[in-house]
Amino acid sequence: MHYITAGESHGPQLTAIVEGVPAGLKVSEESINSDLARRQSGYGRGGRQTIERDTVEVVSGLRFGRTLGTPVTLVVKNRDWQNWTDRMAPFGDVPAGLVREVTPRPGHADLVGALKTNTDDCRNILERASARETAARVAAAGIAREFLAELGVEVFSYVTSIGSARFEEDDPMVAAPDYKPLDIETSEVRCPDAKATQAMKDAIDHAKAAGESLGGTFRVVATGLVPGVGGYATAADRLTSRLGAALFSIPAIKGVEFGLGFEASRRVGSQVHDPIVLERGVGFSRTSNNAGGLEGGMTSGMPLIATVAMKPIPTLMTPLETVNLDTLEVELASKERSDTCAVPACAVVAESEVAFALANAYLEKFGRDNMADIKAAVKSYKQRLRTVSK
Ligand code: EPS
Repeated sequence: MHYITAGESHGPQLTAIVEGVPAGLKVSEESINSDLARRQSGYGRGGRQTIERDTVEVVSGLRFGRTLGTPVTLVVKNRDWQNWTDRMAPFGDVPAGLVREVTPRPGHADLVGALKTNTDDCRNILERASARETAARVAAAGIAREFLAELGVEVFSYVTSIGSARFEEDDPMVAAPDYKPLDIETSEVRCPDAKATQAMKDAIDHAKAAGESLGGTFRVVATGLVPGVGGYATAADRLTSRLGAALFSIPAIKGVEFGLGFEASRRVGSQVHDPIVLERGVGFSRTSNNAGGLEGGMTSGMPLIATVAMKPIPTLMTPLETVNLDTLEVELASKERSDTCAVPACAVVAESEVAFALANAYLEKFGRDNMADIKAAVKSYKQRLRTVSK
């Protein structure tokens, strides 16, 4: 199940095509729209989100709410397009007086993209490099999420820090996080702790007042996984690398850890690896989850726990110095309207990427054609693992 997206941030629409979708999968418009709304929200978002009301339109691959096994095309319209029809027109001459973007923002794709594509207008780059594109990913991932949900797999996320404001939680590698979804989603920063939420909001307020932006960290958790999804035999099979690549494909992601992550490198082996136990009639399990649900490039059957770090958004209201591409003189970087902090939104995008990577690995293991056969294969596999005995 793979997706491709198309569309510029201020073009008419974002489009996603998902191919490799099994037939007979129930898809709910409401759940996709709810994920799109979650991606738009979060304390510290900018003016764009007051313009957009992201909702999905499905124009292929579904009939009466079920997939046909054909490519699914999903569209999210950009309401802001109405304000950009002249500057983003697909045809026609360059309008007189068009303001080109010639002061690339440090940390954004502006400069390197302009050099690479030989343009003197960074707008040609930033229109696509903008994280607006992630709305299409979230819409597309609705298919992967519904697929996983039918197989008992849920993916959620929560924010663990914004700037230096942290959520000091109990070690999720000892007891799996089981926060109430409502506590996460009603927090304006998608953090289940009220005190930490306030500290994070304060940090965002301070950053905004200073013309700064802020990054942060969040966890993505997947529960209900069976062991043995992914593979150890080839580099391409390894789910750890596939999940890592999926998460690093999100703009502004600078770090990904699974389970203990970097902390594992500081401990001795016996303090890292998770003892194996067998519960008769249930199957194999672990007494801890320092591996974060991945062993040997495969799911272990424990919850998948990824911790992800996002850098601050490069658009600054107190901009850094850059070089003007016309004059080649030092100048301050451009100030596009932007977010102070998009960490809560990014966590929703990360759920989407994790859902795609997991859905693909499930499809490889359990078949691809239709949901009835896939569900039967998962059921029989679970039965085999439950009844393991001498
Ligand atoms: C975004 C839409 C964009 C930005 C942001 C994410 O809207 P606009 O550029 O019209 O203000 O708010 O883009 C970036 C973070 C970026 O670096 O370009 C969205 O819908 O997520």
